[in-house]
Amino acid sequence: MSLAQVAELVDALVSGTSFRKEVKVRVLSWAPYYCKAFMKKTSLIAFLALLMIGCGGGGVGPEQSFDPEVEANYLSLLAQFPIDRQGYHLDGFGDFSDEPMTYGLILLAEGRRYRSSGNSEALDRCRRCVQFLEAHKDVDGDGVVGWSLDRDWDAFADGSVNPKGTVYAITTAIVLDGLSEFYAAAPLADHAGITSLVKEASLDSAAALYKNGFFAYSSSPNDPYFVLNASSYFAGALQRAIVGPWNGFTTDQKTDLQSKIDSATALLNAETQPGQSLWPYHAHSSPFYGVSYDGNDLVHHTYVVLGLREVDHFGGPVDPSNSPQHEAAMLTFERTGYTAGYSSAFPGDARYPDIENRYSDLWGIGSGVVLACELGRFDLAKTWITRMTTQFGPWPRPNMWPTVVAPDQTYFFGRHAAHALWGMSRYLYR
Ligand SMILES: [Ca+2]
Ligand SMILES: [Ca+2]
Repeated sequence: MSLAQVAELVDALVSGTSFRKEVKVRVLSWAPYYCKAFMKKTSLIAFLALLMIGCGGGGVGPEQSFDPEVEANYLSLLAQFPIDRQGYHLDGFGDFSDEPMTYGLILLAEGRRYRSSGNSEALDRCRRCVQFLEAHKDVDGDGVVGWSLDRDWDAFADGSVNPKGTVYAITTAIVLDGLSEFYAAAPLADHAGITSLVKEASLDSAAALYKNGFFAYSSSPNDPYFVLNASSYFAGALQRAIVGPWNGFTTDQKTDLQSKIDSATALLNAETQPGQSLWPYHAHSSPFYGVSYDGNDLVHHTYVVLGLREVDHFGGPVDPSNSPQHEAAMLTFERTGYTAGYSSAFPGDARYPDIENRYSDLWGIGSGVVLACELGRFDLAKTWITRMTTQFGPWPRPNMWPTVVAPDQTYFFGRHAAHALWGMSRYLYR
């Protein structure tokens, strides 16, 4: 049986219905992340850390974690990503590829570890990620900088195939956020030209993606659609990219990008379920709205919320009145003994009567840990980390699905596992 067949089987096991098409549509998952209130204090901390360790060249002695068990699990999972080719792994498509998204997620995870500890391995890993992303910033050679999948792909499974090199909003958002995370950890060095890389990727990809007031799913004319998680996370990552004095945007460029972010955010807020911080996967105006289940699974819900909060945080004072709503929405994914893939509060759909009882997959729960930490619910984050490390097969080679869902599925998918890494880093390195 091929890996692709296994993936189909797994999906059938999960859904019990013909849910496969939508899963394929959504397999390009992705998300954001950010540091809360430390743009200001990060600079000082990083400066002092660099003074102590000779400008980032070495470690700072034995690390002492407040949670050694989680840190040991983090480091054993990290070791599954070979340092000389960190994003090359088995992917959900069924073969091996070198995925920019994974490099972005490792930057998010290891950038935070480096900021917290000054660890020399974390610095080395981050620098290598930047080098890869610089070398793969325009793989189709059309002059537009942004990040893609390492393959041609038919997004939305509608017969239109995007070539490799197509800029995807979510991939580019994760990469931009990762670059910003690393730069915030070590702002005194221009690692491999990271500052110009962020600038050109921000300008090029925003121009290529912005259509009809939001950031489209991809730069391809095949995909002009308003997919909420992709537009939200891209807006958040772009907001973070343009606020710092380090990137060299002109005032006019900042004004233009800010207007795009503000428009995308306003359209996103207009899609909210009444009284809830829950959104559909496709905007109501999309031709795909209503074609299948409209709720977001946990990873895409997380991308939406983190993107909005990142816009909030880096665009001005965080509006604390949003946090209780975001927390309430997050808790609708919590069940007794497991973490669910879908909210219990999203409007029901007779075609999917049991969907709210399904388990989350690995990147759902991994990104969910990031969201829990962002909302200050470290207790819930710890609970979800424990499930992540015990319910998905033998650690440190977790499977895409919990073993109770897919007992025979034993494949380690790198992009899923990199989301788990991101969540654990967010929990450990505060
Ligand atoms: Ca290009
Ligand atoms: Ca397509």
